[in-house]
Amino acid sequence: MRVILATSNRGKVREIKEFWRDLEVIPYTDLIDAFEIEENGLTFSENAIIKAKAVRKSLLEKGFNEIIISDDSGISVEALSWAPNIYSARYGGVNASGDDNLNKMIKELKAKNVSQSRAYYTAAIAIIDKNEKVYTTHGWMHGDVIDERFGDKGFGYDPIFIPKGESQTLGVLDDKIKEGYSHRIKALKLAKIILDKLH
Ligand code: ITT
Repeated sequence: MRVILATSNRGKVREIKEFWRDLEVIPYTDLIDAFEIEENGLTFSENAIIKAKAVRKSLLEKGFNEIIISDDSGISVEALSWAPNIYSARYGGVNASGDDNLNKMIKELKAKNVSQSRAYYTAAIAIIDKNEKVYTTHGWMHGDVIDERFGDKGFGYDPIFIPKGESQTLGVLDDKIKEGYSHRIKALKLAKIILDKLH
């Protein structure tokens, strides 16, 4: 089965391809040019659906009727009143890089004199099948963020995130260990049950 990923985040593409090795997983940018999608939903699932629909529409215009998968995700930090949540990609400003977002979070934690705070990642996966039917699944990963970065594995906020039960950040821990806790992998496992039914 072939599925098209409605994301231009290379970290997400890498993790999804690695986990779904038995599927043909193609980022939409392999078929058409990348374009901006306004994520104006109020929840992760709304934004995941917005991205999947936008990519499906553009692909259909080019003659591709494909199964589309999108991921909307983010981190929520207790010491920051559970921000940035759905605004995680824009935390460091419009067009912020993963590093800008991470640095902004460290700065905010230090400004509050917080060296460690409870936090969790959320992922919403949207699937749109070839008949336009929409499905969503979710997954969460709990742990702590700290005000110092360690390692450069993973992506985004991973160098400051310590999963519950571990003593090192996801920047240091192996990709396989992240897989065992990952919000995205939990949501992808549920999404696979749906994909298997579409087959
Ligand atoms: P697309 O919309 O093209 O998929 P994006 O990076 O803009 O890419 P989101 O809007 O879903 O994606 O924003 C997700 C943000 O949360 C982004 O800043 C990521 O760095 C962060 N994030 C999500 N999952 C993560 C993970 O597993 N590890 C580290 N950071 C993560």
